[in-house]
Amino acid sequence: MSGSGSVRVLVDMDGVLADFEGALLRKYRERYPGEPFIELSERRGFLARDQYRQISPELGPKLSSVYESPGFFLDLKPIPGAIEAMKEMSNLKNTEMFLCTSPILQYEHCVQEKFLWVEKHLGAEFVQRLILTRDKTIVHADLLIDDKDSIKGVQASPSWEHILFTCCHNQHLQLQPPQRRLQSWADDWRAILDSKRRPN
Ligand code: UMP
Ligand code: MG
Repeated sequence: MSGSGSVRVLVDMDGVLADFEGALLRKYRERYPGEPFIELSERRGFLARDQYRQISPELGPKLSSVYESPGFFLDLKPIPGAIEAMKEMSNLKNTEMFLCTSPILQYEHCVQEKFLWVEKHLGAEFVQRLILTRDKTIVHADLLIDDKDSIKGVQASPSWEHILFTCCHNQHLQLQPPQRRLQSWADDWRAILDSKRRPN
């Protein structure tokens, strides 16, 4: 039952709220029309750059030049249902929701554009809920909804349970029980939150 106890949720941006992979492929193909590319159905492994590098070493930097360009992160389209889900989640009783995202190390455009993206699509009040960190394991919460298959950091046992959000690069992975997935924002994210609610 929603609202029966409190829960704190971290929601990732790229691959969960914002369609990073779709924009990356489209803009890479526009910028490098003659180069080989990887269809989204063939993507494997979290880092697209690593898979491109395996085709040919010079494709890695070509791919990263796309997401290092000004406007890339701001222009990302929302994942279907994500904006509606965030607004609903933020209005749920006894539910603390934060956005938790890792900026690229070439942070010049990425960091500012992540803030702008949140304000543009979710509104200024969500900017207050935005956490940028390269290490999500040190953030304290009950749940982390994230498309990265393996989330590591200095905290060997993070407080949160990682819910794998299905994305092209992780859809073929077989999860080890009790690991759980959220297939999309049409999937029952409310039940996942309810499963972690603690008595007040
Ligand atoms: N990223 C790369 N290289 C890739 C794919 C993604 O640097 O090949 C970056 C882009 C995002 C970050 O800023 O990883 C994803 O962060 P999270 O969604 O895990 O927060
Ligand atoms: Mg992500």
